[in-house]
This record gives sequence, C-alpha cells and structure tokens, in this order.
Amino acid sequence: MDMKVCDLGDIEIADPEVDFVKVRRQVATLPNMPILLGGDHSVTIPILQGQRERYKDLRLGVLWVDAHPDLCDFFDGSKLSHANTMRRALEFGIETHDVCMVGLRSWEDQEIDLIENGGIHVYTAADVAERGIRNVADSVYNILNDCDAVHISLDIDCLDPSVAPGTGIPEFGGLTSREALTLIKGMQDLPLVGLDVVEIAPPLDPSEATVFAGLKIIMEYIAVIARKKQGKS
Ligand SMILES: [Mn+2]
Repeated sequence: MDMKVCDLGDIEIADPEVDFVKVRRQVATLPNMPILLGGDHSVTIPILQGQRERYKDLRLGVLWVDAHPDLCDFFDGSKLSHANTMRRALEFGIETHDVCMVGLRSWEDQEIDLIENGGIHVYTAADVAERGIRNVADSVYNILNDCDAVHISLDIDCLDPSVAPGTGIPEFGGLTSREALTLIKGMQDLPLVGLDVVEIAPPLDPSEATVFAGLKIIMEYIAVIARKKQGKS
C-alpha cells in the first residue's frame, strides 16, 4: 500500500535540560506519526511530553517494553537520566492505570513501592514465560483499549541478551524475539500514535544483531500501521 516513511534526521542531545525541549517540540508538532530512535531511554522523557502535548485533551496510554521500570526519582544525581523516564512521565499527566509494562526483571529499591502499589500494570519477563505472550498481549490490549491514544516505548534490553547483547545494561532472562514481535502485532487495533526504540548501542554490538533486532521491531510496527490503514487483521 502507499505509505511514506520519512527520515527527519537527528537531534543532538548535549545537555538534556536544553536539548530535550527540541525533542518535545518536534514530537508535539509533527504532522505525522513519529517513530524515534534513541539514544538512551532518557530521550523518552521529552518524547512522552511531546505526545502529552499533542494529545492534550485525550487519554494517553503507554506500552512500556523494558527490562527496567525507569521509575527512579533521582538516579546518578539526575532527575533526567535513563532511570527516571517513566517517573517523570507520571508527573506530566500520564496516569499509572494507563501504563502497561512488559518484560521487567530488574529494579531499584526506590522503585518497588510504585511497581507494587502505584497502579501500573506490570507483566514481568517471568510472567510472559509463565502465561505466554498471547495471554499477556491480550491483557495489555484490553487495558490500553480504554485509551484514546497509545504510545509504545521499547527498550531493546527487553529482549534477552542472547538475541540483543548490544545494550548498556543487558539483563539475563528476557523476552524472545518472537515474543516481542507478537506483542507489537497484538496492539494492532489500538489507537497507536507513535513508537520509540531506545538503548541500542552499536559500539557494544559487534555482530550487529541488536541493530537488526531494533530494525525488525520498527518494521513490524510499520507493518501494523499499514495493516490498520488497510483495515486488515
Ligand atoms: Mn532498560
């Protein structure tokens, strides 16, 4: 089908305090659906801010696919690090009950209360292994289907390091590549409004398997959008 994908280039992040504003503005004002590539997961702070602005009167849900919840208030002396992303998002108006996290398997002490009692829907990597990805994807779909707009943020470390080793903090016991693709496809009928794929680190990825994993995930997302436009399942 006729679908155009356009590369809008790079945004240099030298100082998050200053440069995140550029990312937020871009996302808030783009005429079309953004697909963004990190960078570390901190870049999703202005991405979600931009989406919040763009869909300001609507209920914005987030599918967060990651080994980590990134719910730290402070991390490494910063409020804008890769471990603070979802915590900041909750401060600018994304509601905990509209967030689904899939693939979690590592967290900090300061994150546990929010994970257990904050109202976020959490599906650990172990849950996926035990329940099966179809079952988890159906649950996530049913929750996010109450939202008017849904953004997907995918940290490549959601995948097991055996398939995607080229990332800053590889965590054993992750999702399989098939599980990740099935999860994305399972969101097809949601009101999807954007995707970011983060934490791919080419210097740590000599085989380039991780780069290709990210590429496949983006292509699956584009295929989902194309099928949606065609009204196919
Ligand atoms: Mn992570």
